[in-house]
Amino acid sequence: MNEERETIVAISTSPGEGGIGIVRLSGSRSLTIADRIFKGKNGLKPSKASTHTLHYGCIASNGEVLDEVLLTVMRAPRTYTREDVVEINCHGGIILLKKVMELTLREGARLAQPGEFTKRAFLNGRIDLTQAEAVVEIIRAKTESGLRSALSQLWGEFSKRLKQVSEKLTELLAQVEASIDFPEEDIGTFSADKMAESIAKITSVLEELLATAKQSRLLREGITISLAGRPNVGKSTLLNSLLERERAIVTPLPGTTRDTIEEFLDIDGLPARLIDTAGIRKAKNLIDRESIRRTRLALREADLILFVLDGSTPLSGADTEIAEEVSKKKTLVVINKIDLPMRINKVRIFFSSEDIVSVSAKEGSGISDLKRAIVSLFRGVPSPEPAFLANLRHQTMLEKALRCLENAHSLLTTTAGEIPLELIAFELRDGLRSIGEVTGEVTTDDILNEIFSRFCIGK
Ligand SMILES: Nc1nc2c(ncn2[C@@H]2O[C@H](COP(=O)(O)OP(=O)(O)OP(=O)(O)O)[C@@H](O)[C@H]2O)c(=O)[nH]1
Ligand SMILES: [Mg+2]
Repeated sequence: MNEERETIVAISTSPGEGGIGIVRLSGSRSLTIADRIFKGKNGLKPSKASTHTLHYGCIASNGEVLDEVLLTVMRAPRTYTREDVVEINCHGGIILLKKVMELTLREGARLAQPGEFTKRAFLNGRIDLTQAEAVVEIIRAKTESGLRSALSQLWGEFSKRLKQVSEKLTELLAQVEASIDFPEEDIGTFSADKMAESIAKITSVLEELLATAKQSRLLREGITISLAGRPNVGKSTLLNSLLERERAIVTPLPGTTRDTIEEFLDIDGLPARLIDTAGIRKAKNLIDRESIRRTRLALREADLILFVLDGSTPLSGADTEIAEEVSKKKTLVVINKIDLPMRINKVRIFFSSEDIVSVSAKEGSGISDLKRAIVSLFRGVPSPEPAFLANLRHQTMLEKALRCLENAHSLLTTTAGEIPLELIAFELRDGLRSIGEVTGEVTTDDILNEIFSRFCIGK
């Protein structure tokens, strides 16, 4: 734990030019280090300053002034890390910031690892693991609703719900253990029923949490949408239209797009990775073969395929071949070029009409209907804005807890004769442990390293 007491430093603003850059120190020596490199205008030493105060002065070493700065003094425990924190607001140039940081290193600070400030906030008990993870989500949020969910997770919404579940579970476990310890007060059939009922209640709360977790993963990670269709039907035009900018090259020549093109898109709050692909056709040369291979990869990855058809031409053999290929996945058929006279037929043989949207990618008509259709496909689930942004780790642990509860429940309800209390207690304990792993009450160094390595340095 000695390592945790070292004073750490990092440039907390993003690298590159900016009006202001911040060098942040955290640890018991922060103020002493600040004393040695900071010359306050009024001569006040940071270590003598009261907490949560801002000081004007300069950073100097060996008589040489490096920068004019504002220095913030925040004393433990009311700080981000619960340690003494000093933030030096410098002019934002990376060379200058590095020089200021080097000075602090020379005075005994250590370079912070990615996420180390937040890790200390966790280790010092200011936040739990789900809140620490929310910090990453806030920094990386790609949509407004993603940001709001991450913020509500940071404020402890997820932790609160998990805590309710684990409190109820602990209560149950205590009852089971009491019955093991005092078998003469036989828990009898009545209380076994009651216990099964309590377990079922917790199970349904957990199931609800899990559903939100799954939905929030979608919101956070986004869905992958691949465009598919034969050459020249207007896939790239559709990509541009959805993005509202001329991202991909469009020409009247079939075979314009060779490589897959990926762009991030916020579709009415649903984050999506949109992939334009090369038209599927018979390969005539090596480039064709490679581009079609890439197209197929993009289709395999897709959560949704937008199958684009040219409405101004009759359905061709090439179209029906692609239709068969894509229909294995969740697909929306986009009939394009409706600004031209319509000659397309037979589409309804392959797809039901609610999966068909007509647009003119070139003129922009029908694009908002298409967006609505996409969103409604992925918004079948409860609230559109979950109260937290669960990740795969949370989901796995919640699923594990759920299995334990189900086991306990079936032990209670299906066992003939004496109720196997020891086994039930074992399952409940295991379930509690899994929930504890989500919040970080139960952790290992591996889990912590995995989580905090996803942070950027300085956070
Ligand atoms: N009239 C009309 N023309 C369109 C529409 N969408 C695309 N086009 C035209 O169709 C031609 C092909 O468009 P692209 O977007 O390059 O088609 P693509 O499917 O990406 O073609 P490849 O990259 O070759 O597979 C271009 O001349 C576009 O201007 C539309 O909605 N209406
Ligand atoms: Mg194209």
